[in-house]
Amino acid sequence: MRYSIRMRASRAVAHGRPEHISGAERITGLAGAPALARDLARRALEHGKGRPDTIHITLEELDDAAILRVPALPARALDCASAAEGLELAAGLLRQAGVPDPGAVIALLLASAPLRGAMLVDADTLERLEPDRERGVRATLMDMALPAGDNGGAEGKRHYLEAAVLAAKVCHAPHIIAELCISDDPDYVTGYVASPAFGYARIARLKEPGIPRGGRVFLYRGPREAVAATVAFLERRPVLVENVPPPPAFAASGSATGAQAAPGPDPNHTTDPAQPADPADKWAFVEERLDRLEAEGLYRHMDVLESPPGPRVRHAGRDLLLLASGDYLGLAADTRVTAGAARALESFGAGCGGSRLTTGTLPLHGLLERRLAAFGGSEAALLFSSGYAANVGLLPALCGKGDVIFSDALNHASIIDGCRLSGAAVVIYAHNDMADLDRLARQHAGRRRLVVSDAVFSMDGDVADLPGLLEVAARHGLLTVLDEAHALGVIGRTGRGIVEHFGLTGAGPDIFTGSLSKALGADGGYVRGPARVTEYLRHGGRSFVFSTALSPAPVGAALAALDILRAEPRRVARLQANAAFFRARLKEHGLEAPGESAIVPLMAGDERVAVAAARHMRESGILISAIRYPTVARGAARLRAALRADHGHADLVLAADEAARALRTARADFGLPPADEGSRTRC
Ligand code: WAQ
Ligand code: MG
Repeated sequence: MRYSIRMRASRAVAHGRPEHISGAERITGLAGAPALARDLARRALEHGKGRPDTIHITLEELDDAAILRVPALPARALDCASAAEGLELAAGLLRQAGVPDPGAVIALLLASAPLRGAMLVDADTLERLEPDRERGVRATLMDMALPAGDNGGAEGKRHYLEAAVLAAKVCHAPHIIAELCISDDPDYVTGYVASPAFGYARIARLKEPGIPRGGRVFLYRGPREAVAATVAFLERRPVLVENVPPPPAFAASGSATGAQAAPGPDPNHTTDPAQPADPADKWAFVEERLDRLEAEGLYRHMDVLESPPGPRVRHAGRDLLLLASGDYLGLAADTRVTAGAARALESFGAGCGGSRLTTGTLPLHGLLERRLAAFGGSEAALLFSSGYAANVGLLPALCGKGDVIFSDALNHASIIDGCRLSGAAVVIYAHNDMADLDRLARQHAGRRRLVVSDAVFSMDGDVADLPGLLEVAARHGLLTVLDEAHALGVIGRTGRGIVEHFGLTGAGPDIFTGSLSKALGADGGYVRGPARVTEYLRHGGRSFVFSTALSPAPVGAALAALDILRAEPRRVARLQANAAFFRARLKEHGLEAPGESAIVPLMAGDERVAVAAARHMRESGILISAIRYPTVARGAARLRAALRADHGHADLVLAADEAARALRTARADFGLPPADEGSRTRC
C-alpha cells in the first residue's frame, strides 16, 4: 500500500487568506512516512519566504492500481545572461511547443496574483480554464518512481527534481501542450518550459533575485468538455515518474543563482523502505500502461490484410478501399516487381547469411546502390535494412558529443532516435520555420553542426522548405540531411523528390536518407550522398555494419520498381493529380486538407474522435489509419489519408465524402461541435 504525504506551510496575515510559504509532497510506503514528515516539516521551517506559523502534513492512502507510471521528460539546460534574455528563450520554446502568442502567456503569468496552483490557460485564446481562479490547479499525487541514487545536494537540485516530476506529470496530462514555470522562491531564479514536444528545458534566469513572486501556466489545447478530465488527472491521479535524469548543467560561465547541481546527500529526499520487491508485481507496470492506453483511446490493434496492397484490399472477409498505404505508385504488387523479387530469390536464396562486410554482399546490392544514386543525382548510395536503420546509422556516424544537430519539430521517429543515439546536442526548431533555424544556428556553436529534416513530413504531408533550409545552412556552414522516404516517387515532376519539386539547379542537400518500402513497394532503406561519405558509413554506420545484408528478394524488387519509376513517370503524375483532386474535394466539404504530397491529414483533434471516425469509415468500406499520440502530439489526432496512383476517380469521391461524414458523425458521437478549432496541424 502506498501513501501520498503532503506538506503545506503558511503564515497568517492581518487580513485575508494566510500567506502560502511552501509545499511539497512524496509518495511513500507507510514505514517511510514518519521520517518524511519530519523532513518536510524541517523544510517548511527553513524556507526563504520566511517562517510559517502553520504546517499541515497529510497522509492519504492511494489506490495502488490507480498509480500511473510515466517516463521522465528529457532535460536540457539553456544558459542566459539576464532574466530578459531568459524570458526570450522561454518565448521561443513556447512557440516551438505550438503556442501562438508566447509573449501574452508570459505577460499573463507575470501580471497574475500569486496562486497556490497553476493557471490553466487555453493555448490559443488565453482564456483561463481552471475552476478555482484564486487557487489555480494543483498538480499533486506524484513522485519519482525510484529514488534515483543520489538525489541529495544543493537547493538547486531539489528544486529541479521536484519540478522535473511535476512537469512530467503535467506533460502527460491530456491536452496539455506546454508548461511555463517561474519559482516563487526569492533566491531561486531558474525556471523552465516543458512540453511533450521537446521535454524539460531549464532556463538559467527567468527573474531577478530577491523577487518572491513566481507562478506556473499550463497550456491547454483541446475541447472545453475535456477540461474537467485534465484537471482531474492533474489533481487526483497518482503518478510515479520513471528515470528522472540528473539536472542538466548550464554552460560553465555564470550559472544561475541556486541552480548549481552540487553533490551531497539531500535530507529532503527519502527512499521508500516499505517497498520490498513483490514478484507478483513484476509486470504491474505493463498492466498499468496498457490499461491507461486503453482508457485514453491510444491502444493499438493490428489490422490483418489478406491480400497484397492495392486500391482495394481484403480485410476480415471484406474488400475495402485502401486509403492508408505507402505503396503510392501501386508497385508492391506489380507483376514486374514481384518477378524481380522472384528472380533474385531464385538466384541468390532467401537470405544473405552475413553482414555486407563479411559474406553478405551480392552483385545486386551494388547495382541497386548505383541506380539509386544515379536516379537521385548523388555520387553514391548505401543500402540499409530499413529507412529507420538508415537514419539511426547515419546520424551517429556523422555527429557525436560536442556537435549540434538541428532537427525539425515534426521529424520522423527514426530521425529523432538517430539524433538521440548520436550523443550530439539536439536543438529542435519550430516546424519548417527557417527563421527559427537561423536564430538557433546563431545561438548554438559546435565542433560540427548538421540540420536534418524530413523532405515530406509523414504525418502532415507538407514539404520541407528546402530553398530556405539550404540558404540557412549555407549561411552557418551546416551539413544538410533530408529524409526522402515519402518524397521519392511522390513529389517532383518525375518523382525524383524534393530537389526536383523546387526545380533547384544549384547544389542540393549534402545527404539523403530514404526507404525502398514506400513508393518502390519493396523493403529496405538507403543513404545517398558523396562517395566518400557512403564509404565512411560502411565503417561508421553501426546499423549497417551490424545487420545482415538486405536480402535478395527486396533488392530484386526495388531494382525492378526503380526501372518502372524511371520508365513511367505518368504514374507519378497520376498520383499527384489524385492527391490534388482529393484535397479539392475535401475543401468542398469545408475540411482543411493541408500539405502537398500524397499524404493528406484529416484533423480530428481528440484521440477518440479520430478512432471513431476511422471506424465509421471502415463501416463504409474504407481502410484509413487513425494517427494518435505518440506519433503526433496529444490533441492533434487525425485520420491520415495516403493516396495511390491507382485510385480511380470514383474511389476518391467516395473517400472524401465519407471522410467528411465520418468526422462529423464521430464528433457528434462525443457531443462535440461539428468543427474542432483546436485541432489545426501542429507547427
Ligand atoms: N501544481 C501547480 N502549480 C504549482 C504547484 C503544483 N503542485 N506547486 C507550485 N505551483 C505554482 C505556484 O503558483 C507557485 O507560486 C509556482 O508554481 C512556483 O512554485 O530546473 O521552485 O515551488 O532548476 O516556487 C523550477 C526548477 C523550480 C527549475 C520551480 O517552483 C530548475 C519552483 P515553486
Ligand atoms: Mg516555492
